[in-house]
Amino acid sequence: MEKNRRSWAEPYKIKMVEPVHISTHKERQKAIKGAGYNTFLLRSSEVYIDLLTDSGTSAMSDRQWAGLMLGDEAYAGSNNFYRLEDSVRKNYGYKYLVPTHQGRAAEHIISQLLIKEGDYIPGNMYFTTTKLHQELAGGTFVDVIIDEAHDPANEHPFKANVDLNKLEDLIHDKGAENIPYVAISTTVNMAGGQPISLSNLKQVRELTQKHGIKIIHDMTRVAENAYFIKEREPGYENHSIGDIVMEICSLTDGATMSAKKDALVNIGGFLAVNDEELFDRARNMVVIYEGLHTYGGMAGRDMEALAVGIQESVQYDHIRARVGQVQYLGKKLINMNVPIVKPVGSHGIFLDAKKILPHLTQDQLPAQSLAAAIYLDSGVRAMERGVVSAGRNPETGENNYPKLELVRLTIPRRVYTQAHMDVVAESVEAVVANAADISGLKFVYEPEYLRFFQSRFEPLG
Ligand code: P71
Repeated sequence: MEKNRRSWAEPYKIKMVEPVHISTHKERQKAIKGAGYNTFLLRSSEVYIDLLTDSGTSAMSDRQWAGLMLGDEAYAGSNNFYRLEDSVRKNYGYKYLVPTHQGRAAEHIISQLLIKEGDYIPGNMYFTTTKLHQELAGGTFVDVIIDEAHDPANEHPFKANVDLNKLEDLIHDKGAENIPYVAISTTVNMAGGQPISLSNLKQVRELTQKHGIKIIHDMTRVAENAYFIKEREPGYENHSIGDIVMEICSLTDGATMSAKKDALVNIGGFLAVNDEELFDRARNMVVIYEGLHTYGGMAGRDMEALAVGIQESVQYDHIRARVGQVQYLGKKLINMNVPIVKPVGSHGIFLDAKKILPHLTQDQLPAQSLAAAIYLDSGVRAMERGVVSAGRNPETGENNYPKLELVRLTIPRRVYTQAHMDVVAESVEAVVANAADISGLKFVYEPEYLRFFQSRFEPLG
């Protein structure tokens, strides 16, 4: 194909720049100690290259910024709501839209509406906020992802696929009446930004339909998932990203969206469903927690930027460059023999902290320690995705010990250059070379919910 003859490059040029501070080692030593060795507690002014998250950190286009000026801040029935509703229908196919301030608010609403005490919610791996909302609604999350997803070295092209035997066994054991829906995420964040294939999703659809079980789609990074389908799934090479996205959505009953990722806005999200009765209940509930059903916690201008961002997110040249940049960093690290989750995912690189720090037990918090060490080396901010993120078992109070103990270098969209990626790779290489000197951390403060955000730590002697 004509398009693929050349390397990817950004399909945009830069109109405005935001200076960043390149700190000294001494400044960083003070900063990381002050932050209790938790990168979430650093100030952004203390960070050089911020790879904490790709959430809400994207650069908007000139068309999105122009959209802000079209903000119709009417309390009810804002023009921007109708444009957003139209954009969701045209690009994703869902019939009814309930805007929310971000993804977890949509998770809250759908969990409260569909889950009853004692229910089970199977899903292709957990996500922190999603699982917590399921638990707060009285449910128990059950991981039905294929085993390959838990092995960082396994190069399965669709590591987010559901293990149909695991799902079938669960339906058999617990009864379909106790499973309100299957939670399907595109892509799977905690597995390393890995995609699900359309053929697997179709099989999940067939099995769940037989038992009258819904599929609720976490579509936070659906365009990135669609890109991998186009690249890897036989029969889809000539389909557009937009068509693949539509097909994914058509196999599900509703979706929660954190628009802060794929959809290229700094704030926003929604719940979208096809069932009118469920929609009525959801838009009644949104007024309790978020705001009126035609803004749900978003300003009119933010809804406009989102309506535009959705259209941009499914453009081939955009998504190819976005995923291409992540692949570039991944390949560089692989060439440096740094152990990372393979295949390289779509939104970031996940360093295998267990492999890099084999001298630490999981109780010594290897991923947390590695993230702190990378910051100290270069001012690059990463995020722990291991035992600290996995929290405690709500019944026993014991730590959950996930198989994956990872540090995520998450790439914001349209923000950093290839030269920034080079600096990140050099820093990670240097830290990995001296990994034996990293001594591990212990908790000195731990909050009750989503502990990774606010916990504080101290080095172990
Ligand atoms: C990310 C985030 C933001 C985050 C959330 C919790 C802990 C650390 C960082 C948010 C997601 C997500 C998926 C698949 C739902 C949400 C919640 N990701 N599903 O990766 O990745 O959305 O943040 O808009 O509420 O850094 P929300």
